[in-house]
Amino acid sequence: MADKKQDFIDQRLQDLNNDGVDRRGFLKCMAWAGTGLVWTLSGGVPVSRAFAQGAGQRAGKGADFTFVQISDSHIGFNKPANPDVTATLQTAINKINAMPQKPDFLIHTGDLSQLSKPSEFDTLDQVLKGASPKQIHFVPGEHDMLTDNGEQYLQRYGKGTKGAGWYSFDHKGVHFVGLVNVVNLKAGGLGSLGHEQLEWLEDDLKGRSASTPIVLFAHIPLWTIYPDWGWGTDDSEQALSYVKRFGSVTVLNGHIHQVMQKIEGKVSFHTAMSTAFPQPAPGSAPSAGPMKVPADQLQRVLGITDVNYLVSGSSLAIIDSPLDSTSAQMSGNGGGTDMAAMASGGASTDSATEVKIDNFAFTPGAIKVKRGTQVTWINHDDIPHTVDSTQGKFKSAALDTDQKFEFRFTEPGEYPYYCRMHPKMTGSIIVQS
Ligand SMILES: [Cu+2]
Repeated sequence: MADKKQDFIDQRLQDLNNDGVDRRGFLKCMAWAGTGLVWTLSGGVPVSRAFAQGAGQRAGKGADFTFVQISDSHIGFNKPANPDVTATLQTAINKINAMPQKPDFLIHTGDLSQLSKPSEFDTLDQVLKGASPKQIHFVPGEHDMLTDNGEQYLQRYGKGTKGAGWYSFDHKGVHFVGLVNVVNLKAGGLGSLGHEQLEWLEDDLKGRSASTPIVLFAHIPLWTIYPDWGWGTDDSEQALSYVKRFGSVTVLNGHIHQVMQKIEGKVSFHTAMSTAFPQPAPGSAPSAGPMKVPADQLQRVLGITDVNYLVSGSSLAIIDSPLDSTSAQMSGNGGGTDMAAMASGGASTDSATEVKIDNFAFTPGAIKVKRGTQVTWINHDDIPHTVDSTQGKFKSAALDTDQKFEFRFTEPGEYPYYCRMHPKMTGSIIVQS
């Protein structure tokens, strides 16, 4: 893990020094307040400012329009990392409403809910109804797909969209594309757009002039931030190949609950903070997941008042979020999900056995059991997980904290499985005769 962390740091230093940025670049400066980002489009040049940096005062001066991104509201989450996620979303909306120049619309980059419950979506709707911009564009997160493979999400937020909820629209000369990379995730893999959506995207962009500013937005980052934690999208390169010819491409994501930025050629990538709770910096903790910070600091890590600029010349580079510099301790015995766990799985003679779900890992990762054994999975994380057979032989509901799933194995064989929300989480049951 130490090596991977070093690789990550090296990559970021490289990114910071990367001078391959178009000097006539489009994003002149950036500011972030995790809760919401104000984007100002001026002559097709998107510039973002955070609420707290007087965005309202400056935004709009000579601007064509502004919009705001919010993300990862996780309505329904009530664990110690933030017992009142509805209140922090409300704070974000209040700030949006207080902006002197009204944004044309909001973009929500997914994880609206914690468990895809109708009551959670209802609460979200109630809070968003109070936002002064009446137009809100959504993409789903993996938490919005839990009970019905996203049907409810589509009914509520995906009217007129294609497939699992992807779509595009034009606003004052800028082409926006909402992409879905949280469905049909494969065991061991990352986020996925899938063939059908990629075909659609290629087609959607085909006839457009290279001078059209493009904004892509999706829940899981469309660049590889930290694959060990599933923070990337398997087929994002294919998608990005379709935007290469455009002069200005901005990619907005959520999912990782912290700010990361990177520029590659004419494409700039940005992730937003959550309105609900922070997550650790990549590699700085045994696993991803809600991070508890002292109550008086919660607002800070949600970024409402803390703003980071990094302007180097006319180019932008990744900026460190406050979470990056708090440097949580590296744990020596991280909850890796790799198959090293295979070796530790001994044969069990019990007719019942248990697999723990902790720190985004199944423990033990692989076990041998006798035919007829009932296996119970218990989720100890503050985030829901699932237990899905990769062969389609069993499939749990979303397991919230302390919830269980049981399955009795009556036929010998090997049964690999994974979490459909976090496909990097894999495990295996070997049933002996
Ligand atoms: Cu999971």
